[in-house]
Amino acid sequence: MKKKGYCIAIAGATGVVGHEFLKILEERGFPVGELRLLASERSAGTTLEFKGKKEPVRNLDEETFKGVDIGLFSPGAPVSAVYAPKAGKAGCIVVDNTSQFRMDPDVPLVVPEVNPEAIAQYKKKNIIANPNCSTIQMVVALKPIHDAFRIKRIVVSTYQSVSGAGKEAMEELSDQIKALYNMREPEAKIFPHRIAFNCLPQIDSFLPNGYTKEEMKMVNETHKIFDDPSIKVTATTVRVPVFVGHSESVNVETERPITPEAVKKLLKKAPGVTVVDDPKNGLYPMPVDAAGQDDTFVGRIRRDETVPNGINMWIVSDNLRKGAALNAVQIAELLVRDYI
Ligand code: NAP
Ligand code: 3JN
Repeated sequence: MKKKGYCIAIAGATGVVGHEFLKILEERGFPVGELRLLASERSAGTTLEFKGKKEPVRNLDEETFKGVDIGLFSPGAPVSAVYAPKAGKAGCIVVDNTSQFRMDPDVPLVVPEVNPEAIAQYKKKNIIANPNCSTIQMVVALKPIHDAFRIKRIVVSTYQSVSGAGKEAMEELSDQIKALYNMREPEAKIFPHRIAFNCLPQIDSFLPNGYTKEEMKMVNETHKIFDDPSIKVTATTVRVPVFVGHSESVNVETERPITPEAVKKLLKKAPGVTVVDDPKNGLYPMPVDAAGQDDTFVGRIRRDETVPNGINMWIVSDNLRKGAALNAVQIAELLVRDYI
């Protein structure tokens, strides 16, 4: 017998991803019985609204997971490293938004439109990992292309909004814009340089190979989700002064002959994808239109004229929704439908 309502804990509830979790659970009518909102000591005692009711925020500690069915986690990787395994051992299935467990062979890395069957592997640790936002929107758009034409190589450059770096990063962009308009020197605390009216070719820290961690997340996570380490993936990730919505320029090379028309036809029926591709009328995906939406938007689909089987495209999605909270809630929906 299915439960009428599930006990849901949100770890990192006061953050930008946490807020999105609350909105999406409510919008989608997720069967929430009891709700436990968890954050750091700083927020303990504050409240957040869910379905028109003020709910208290508590400090995240070990005791909080007794009796919890599903934990939606976004408290940062070091906090997930400590509390996700404890929650899992207490019987709570954790859907973790951080990078902490993504490459753990005992933890499935899931995008419901791409590899929903991987969820079945959650029982070893009671943890399911949500991929990085930039990976999610790319694989949602590429899955039908990979199935039909076998992708050999992906070259991606991202244009990532500041909300990907959390609430303080969003404040930093607005403070810098205000400072510049008032002829004051903008202060950079979260980002390594000024982000207002600028682009930073650095997201996360640099690795010895010259790539950033964000870039290598896109490479490694794509291999795991497609269960195909033979696909060549290379990424450049860039922070841009946009509040919400990540954009990506993606070039793919396939084994089989491919045409823009065939790609458009496939993507028009792909789950979670909307094609916006009418360049004659100036129509293509943009973050201002994708923000607040659930789908991944694809446009500028055209032949790569430098190789026999190549396509260029432009992929945009709301990084806080499909890139984080929505993907995790969709996983929770599958858990409730098929597993618990
Ligand atoms: P944020 O706006 O800065 O919020 C961070 C949240 O974590 C807040 O609720 C904060 O609580 C809580 N927190 C921080 N330290 C804690 C501690 N020691 N114990 C308990 N809670 C703690 O950040 P965000 O953008 O929501 O992102 C949070 C994390 O989600 C990121 O670090 C990342 O791992 C993950 N994330 C993933 C994606 C993705 O691509 N899938 C996208 C964005 C973020 P207080 O308000 O009390 O400080
Ligand atoms: O910067 C972005 O646009 C996405 C950022 C994601 C992020 C931010 C801080 C820590 C992550 C992530 O999801 O990979 C992490 C992390 O968990 O390592």
